[in-house]
Amino acid sequence: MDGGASGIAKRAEGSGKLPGDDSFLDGFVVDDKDVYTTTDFGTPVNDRTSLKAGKRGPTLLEDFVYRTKLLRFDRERIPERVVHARGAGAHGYFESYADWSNVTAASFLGKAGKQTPVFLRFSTVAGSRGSPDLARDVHGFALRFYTDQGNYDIVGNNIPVFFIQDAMQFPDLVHSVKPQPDREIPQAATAHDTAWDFFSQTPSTLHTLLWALSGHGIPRSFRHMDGFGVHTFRFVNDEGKSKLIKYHFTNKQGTASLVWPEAQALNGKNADSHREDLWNAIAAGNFPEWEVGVQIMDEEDVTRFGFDLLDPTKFVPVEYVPITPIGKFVLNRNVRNYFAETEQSMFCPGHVVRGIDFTDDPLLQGRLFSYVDTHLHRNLGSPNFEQIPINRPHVPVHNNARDGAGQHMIHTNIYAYSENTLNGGAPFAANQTRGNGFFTAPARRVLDAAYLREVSPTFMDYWTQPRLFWNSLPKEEQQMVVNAARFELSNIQSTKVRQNVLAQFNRISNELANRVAVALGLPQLGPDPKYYHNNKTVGVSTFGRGPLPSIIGFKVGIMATTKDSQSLSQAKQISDALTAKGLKPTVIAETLFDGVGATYSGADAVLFDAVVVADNTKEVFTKGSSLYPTGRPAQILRDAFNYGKPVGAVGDGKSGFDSVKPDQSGVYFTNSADDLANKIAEGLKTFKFTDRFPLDE
Ligand code: HDD
Repeated sequence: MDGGASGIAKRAEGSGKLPGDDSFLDGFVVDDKDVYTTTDFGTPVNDRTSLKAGKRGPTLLEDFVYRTKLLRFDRERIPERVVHARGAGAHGYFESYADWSNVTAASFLGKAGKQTPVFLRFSTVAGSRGSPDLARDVHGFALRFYTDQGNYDIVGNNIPVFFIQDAMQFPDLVHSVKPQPDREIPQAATAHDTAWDFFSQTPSTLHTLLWALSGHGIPRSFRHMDGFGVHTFRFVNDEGKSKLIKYHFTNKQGTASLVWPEAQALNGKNADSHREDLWNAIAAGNFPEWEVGVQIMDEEDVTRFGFDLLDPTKFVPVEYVPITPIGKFVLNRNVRNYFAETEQSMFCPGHVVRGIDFTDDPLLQGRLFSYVDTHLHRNLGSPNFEQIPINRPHVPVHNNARDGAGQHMIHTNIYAYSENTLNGGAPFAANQTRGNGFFTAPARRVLDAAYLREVSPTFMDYWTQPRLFWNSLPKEEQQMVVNAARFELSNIQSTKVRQNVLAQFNRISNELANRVAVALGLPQLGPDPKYYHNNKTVGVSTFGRGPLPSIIGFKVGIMATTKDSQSLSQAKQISDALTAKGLKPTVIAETLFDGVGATYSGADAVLFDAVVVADNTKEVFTKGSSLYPTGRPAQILRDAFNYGKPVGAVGDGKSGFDSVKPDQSGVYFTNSADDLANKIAEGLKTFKFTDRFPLDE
């Protein structure tokens, strides 16, 4: 075993690099520079042409080179994840802010400045592996810590609550949101009858649904969304004292979201926008960061806040329990091979380390089974998925588990049973006091209770927290929720389902229900006020949070014309000024040219976070051309404006803005390239100028 996992740990330690690097994978890397092709068993061969009987003759069965090439090819895919199939991952490191041993015995939290390698996979939930990134969806946030006491996985989401309360309901939830089974339509979307039928019959879904209908469902990028552990977990310290905790991963880039028509168009123009943004940011050295925080609560707090901390459809508002920042993580390395690392990463809520413990949340309890089962399926039945390089812990593995398909380890201990005397009793059982072992929080108790298949009465208020969320959104984001519900519900067929949904919305807010009802041509409803209240909380919106702390890597389109050298040179000047600010400008013109990175036939407003126009471009907007679709340049500007992006122009570039008044916020007309660059950079911090979005009367 020492040549395996522990050898890897030694290499990582000895490399002298930050643990965020992926050098622990070095021993598995295959590079094909200046080598001959071989078979899988190492024989050098020619695999370009098959072995035939004569030049025009049939291929021979004897051709082992052909046979092995094809049989390997036929098996390139493993089953995609049944949910969260679409995703992207990156390596990085976690750094603890302090010694947290007063609350947890987890070693990765044991010292200020201690660094631990991490791997994070972001995902959407419903779509298949090839689905577009900008689907409206909950987003997965699966974080693995390769700690010096084993792997610790927090398999969370970008929304702090979940649809259901019992893992038993998970297949039903997923069947309802996946494409309808007869025609397999729609892909990566909930705008269909089965999804909303389930939602309206399962009111525990309402809370997560409202979050997904808001900006949280369509983040600008993975870098601009937060993560949450969702469940309540436990921290346990060395003395066995435990606390209930909720994880928050707060992004340091700032929370930013798109608007729905923009997201839909972007899916067509660039289905990979999220994975591309993450890849490019890391490749450019702009490493995204998240602060790891916990809400720390006492065991006795479990039902103190008017809801049950074991209910994963509830979050703990920060007025009740503030977030204690405990560390941060940075993603600083892209994967070297998507399949080997991202696709084969297999996270388990059951991967825990000493100092962490579960709670009796029935969703969490059920997840502890489901993930391992999924990985067995995806790894074609073999439990040795834990030995795949991206999954193996960075510490030695010692137990009596043996063999299985794809076993990589050469176990020399022939006494693979406990208890034994012939191997001195090893491997020994570790526990709280011996061998730094994992231990269950001593405070955990099972009540003297009957066996039942029932929902706890403490789980049954499904409307108070969705209302809290609704009340806490700025009016622009409330409008976004209303618009999204109108879109979804107008795309379903069943009036009965629409009515059922409105009845549920009406228990949250009469205003919400009726604003949606009006667009569906359905009658207005009288209030259903049992759960109505006027409470608000903070930090739950994606709009109205103030300027973004970082705009690094944001993309700016600069419209110019190849017909005028002054326009091009000014575009270049704007581009240089934006690049100096860490932005990613692209000059757009009729044809590719020196310094022109995109054409009007390929460019679109959705590909940029801001769009500006260089001087001397009037003709582009007034004259048509066979080089691009009719009206495209003007449409880019109009769309950018309508999607709430900062826009601007130098000199007569302004003529492109036929319908835009210069005095509107986020619209910058100026006479200097540098001034425009400054203003656009400032505007990007606001990101979306929401006053351009129409609100219901
Ligand atoms: Fe799950 C994958 C997050 C409930 C069963 N889940 C998966 C992933 C994330 C989550 C981020 C992708 C991991 C990766 O990137 O590889 N899931 C959650 C959260 C939940 C949740 C935050 C609620 C709090 N999940 C949940 C339940 C069940 C599952 C209740 C089943 C009973 N989830 C799975 C799974 C997946 C999965 C079927 C599919 C692929 C995989 O596990 O590796 O086992």
